[in-house]
Amino acid sequence: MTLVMGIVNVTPDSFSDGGRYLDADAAVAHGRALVAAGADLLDIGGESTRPGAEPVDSAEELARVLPVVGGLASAGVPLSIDTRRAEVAEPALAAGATIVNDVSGGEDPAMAPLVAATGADWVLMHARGPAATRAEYGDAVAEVRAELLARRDAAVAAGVDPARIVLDPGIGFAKDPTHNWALLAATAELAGLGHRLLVGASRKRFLGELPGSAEPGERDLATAAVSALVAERGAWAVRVHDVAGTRTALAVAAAMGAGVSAGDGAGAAASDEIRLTGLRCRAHHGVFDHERRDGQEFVVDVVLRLPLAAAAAGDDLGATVHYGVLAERIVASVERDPVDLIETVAERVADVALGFPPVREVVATVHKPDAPIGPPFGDVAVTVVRSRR
Ligand code: PMM
Repeated sequence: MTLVMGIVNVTPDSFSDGGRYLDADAAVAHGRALVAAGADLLDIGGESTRPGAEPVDSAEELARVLPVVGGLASAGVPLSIDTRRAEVAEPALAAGATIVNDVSGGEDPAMAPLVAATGADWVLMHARGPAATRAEYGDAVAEVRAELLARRDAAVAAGVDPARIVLDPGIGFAKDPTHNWALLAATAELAGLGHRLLVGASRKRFLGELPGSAEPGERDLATAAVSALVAERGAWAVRVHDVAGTRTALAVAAAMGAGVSAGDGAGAAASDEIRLTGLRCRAHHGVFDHERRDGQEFVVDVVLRLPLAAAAAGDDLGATVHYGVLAERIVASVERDPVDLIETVAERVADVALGFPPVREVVATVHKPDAPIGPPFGDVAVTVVRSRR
């Protein structure tokens, strides 16, 4: 089930709630109200990323957030500190936060060593520049994906445990509405990169184009709809202002997911997952003669959605999918007779995964790292999402 991260902005100027919770007691009370409304996590920030917001120095940022982190340490949910600065993150982690939510994606060179040493979770958000700017994109999804993976690689090279890393496409950060919608539509692909995926669309400007959503305070319905749709596509958590409405939207998504399972006799929600990523295969797919002749590497990621409670309760391998067998069958399906398209290969992988009876849905991605593309490129891949009907 997708988690709800409630936003606690301790700023005078965030775009939708700036100034409301600048007082520490008001911010702590707001955080507790969000937990009462069903927040699974709280994100506490002292620096607004709103276009045109006044910059704050780290002393001021710390003075805003530290009493709030301390005041919410006993709130019963994990706390994340929304900061780009290690000198703010460090005392916040010492005061009880366990997640660093870093909208710069790791620009402060002191952040990776801090995260590695403390074992905190680290949200690496994508932003090519400040929210006020507009970056140029050819293919926003491919470029954001490649840049997120580059940030991930840098973090891992600096000693951060990959399991602690959360990726975030940075909705609204130097992106226009077309980029934002493309990234939201690509949630399944981004959630299939081998890390948890956080999505922050709440009340953002691009939603203002939708009916009845002109003002930030009118965008909670649109936000809730986005949350339900990204939950269905595998987002780990959504960062929102309106926790109660989001909970309802996520309950709709979960009930529909359970309906899919119940409809074919499983009777249980299929929001549990097994992930297998980076599976290397060698095969001769492609449209060029040299590809057919010489072969090349293909890399497969799969996310299986299936109910896992019974396997866990009975510690029963028979009630789940043996990932070793899954890996072997996928490799065999990729390495058999050559085809032109990685679309065809991805479909084969999805078929293999759905061949395991408990699997309700599969997200299958096939990468072709050495594809014959002239200009230098980061990655080319195809993702298919297939459900049991
Ligand atoms: N958006 C804002 C601030 N922090 N953190 C993450 N990880 N993802 C986001 O999309 C994100 C963020 C800006 O929104 P706000 O002013 O409402 O807090």
